[in-house]
Amino acid sequence: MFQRVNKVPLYVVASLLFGIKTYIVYRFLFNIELDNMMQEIILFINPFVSAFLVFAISVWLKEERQMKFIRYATLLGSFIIYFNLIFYRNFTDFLTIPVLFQGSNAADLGSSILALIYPGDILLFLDVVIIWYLSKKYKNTFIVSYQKRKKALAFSLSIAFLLGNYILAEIERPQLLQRTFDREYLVKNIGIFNYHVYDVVQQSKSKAQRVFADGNELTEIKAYMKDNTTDQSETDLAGVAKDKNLIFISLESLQSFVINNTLHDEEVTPFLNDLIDESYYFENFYHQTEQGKTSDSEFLVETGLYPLPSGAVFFTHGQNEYNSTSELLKDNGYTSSVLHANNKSFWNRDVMYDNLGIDQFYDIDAYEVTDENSIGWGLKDKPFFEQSIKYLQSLPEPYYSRFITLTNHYPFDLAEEDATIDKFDSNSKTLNQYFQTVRYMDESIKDFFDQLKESGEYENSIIVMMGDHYGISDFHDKAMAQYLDKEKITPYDHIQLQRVPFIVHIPGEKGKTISEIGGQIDVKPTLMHILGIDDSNDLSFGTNLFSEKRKEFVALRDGSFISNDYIYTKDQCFNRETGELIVSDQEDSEDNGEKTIDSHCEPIKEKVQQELTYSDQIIYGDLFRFHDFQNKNLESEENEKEQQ
Ligand code: GP9
Ligand code: MN
Repeated sequence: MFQRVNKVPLYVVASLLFGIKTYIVYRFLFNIELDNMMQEIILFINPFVSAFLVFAISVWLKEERQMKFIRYATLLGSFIIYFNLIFYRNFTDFLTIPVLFQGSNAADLGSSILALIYPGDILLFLDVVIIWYLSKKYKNTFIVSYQKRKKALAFSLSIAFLLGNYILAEIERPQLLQRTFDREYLVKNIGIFNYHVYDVVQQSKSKAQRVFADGNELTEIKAYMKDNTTDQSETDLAGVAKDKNLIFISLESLQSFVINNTLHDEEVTPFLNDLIDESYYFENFYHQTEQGKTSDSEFLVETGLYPLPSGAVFFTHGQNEYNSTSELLKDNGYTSSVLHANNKSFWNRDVMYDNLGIDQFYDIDAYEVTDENSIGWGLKDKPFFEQSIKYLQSLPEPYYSRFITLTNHYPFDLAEEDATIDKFDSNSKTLNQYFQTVRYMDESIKDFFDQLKESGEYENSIIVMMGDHYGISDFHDKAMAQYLDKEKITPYDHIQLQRVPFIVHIPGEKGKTISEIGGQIDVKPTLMHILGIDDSNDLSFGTNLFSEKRKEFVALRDGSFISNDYIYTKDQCFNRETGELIVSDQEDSEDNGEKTIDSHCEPIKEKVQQELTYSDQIIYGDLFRFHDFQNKNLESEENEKEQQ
């Protein structure tokens, strides 16, 4: 029987096997959303197109190298897919070049990584075994001295397949390659390998951007900021916390859906629920992070700029010029520090913190970490806070200290003795455990407040708390729908689940719950406002959340947005209050079967894209090197020039 099979060149066999494997991974292991038949078709063909493109190269090689090439290409390709899969299981996202170079993070993932590798994964290397076997055993039958005609045929077919795939993708999603916001669209339309090639090209382009950037671009951006994001209006709270210490707690993976919510008839976060009654609590506050997760949230708070659409800006642009919250506070007599019991190099923090002008970084070496007091990612939050108090007391006042918690991190493992609420019961182990680590975090903050009071640090400080990013990805939608008592999680629900708590606790102030929309980009100007610090020469995209005059939208990093009236995501426009999908008259009459962008969202959509692009331009071009933040007279000089 094999006599007949061996008429088929090995590169074709390899393309088929590898294509099938890739398709299975796309279709069943990644959670790729397919909205119509066309997308199904494209997703089916692109694995074979990519595989053929690579394996067909073998026909050009010398006979003795053909088998070797096919073998190693299968192996390498399989690893690329597998690494993407592991990454996807954690982040519901695909790898990008900058993330790849964050190797140190991968090494630190520890128990998280193990939880992401399943025994059945070995089957994903089945095609590698078959190809190696065939190429060794039947080497002599498979090695061919290809004639020119056959070579040309293989080449033409590769190009024709690629072009066909591209044309279909372009019909399905026009301007696919120009829109870089959504990696999932790229992968499902051109495949994971072409996506990686595209990513490399994009990254090199951004490197070139810095070289060619000059100060002119900044002029336009400054004008935009002046009109849209600079607001110096006074409120009752202006300077309410002048010269007070600022204690900022980053709440790992905490989403707003657990606040004032119950599980098994018990409050999930009893302490925070009570605390928000005596604080300013923003209930419609969204995280705006991307692949840089915690570090992206830190970046937003420190700079008032958006993190990047791919990669972690802490890594990719850790050497840029910024005007950070820490530096602004330093100019006003503050000392700054970050306390976080992890390796200092994680997320390139050591380099970035230096650059942001953070005076002290209490990293893992500042803590006593033992097997007993750690779990998952390291030191548990309770001992972390306990051991931190002494550092806080040693700091010259006023201080700005940022605490980054860790226990409520995927995979949300917790020792039995630390669990004070029962697990949830669903098909998602992740969500089931989440409630327990959230409760643990709630208790650790309660203890911390007690310690602050005992040590005398509380009275003279304000305490600001913020969820850094989502903890439960859409991989767990089914379980999430079960918890929220919904039929399913719609794109609208998905956006609403990106809300994270933002709590400003000012001892002596009654506070209130604020329902207006806001995001992490707004934290910097909001803090400056209550601390009574002049930030009129700062350049950021945020607006003071206590002011009446706010920006009309909260932009998420993938281009989705929330406005007072609407929520826009995945080309759909929803009513923010009701969650209803808004279908415009025009679409009704055309009835083309596809939900397109509605005119209600369209004008804001443009503004969101504009703002995100401006932010990216600043970072890619390192444009702040052309601005003098120290010179307060600069603005007025410019104004004078304008008037002349
Ligand atoms: C790592 C901690 C968690 O130091 O901040 O990182 P995350 O995975 O949430 O970005
Ligand atoms: Mn985090």
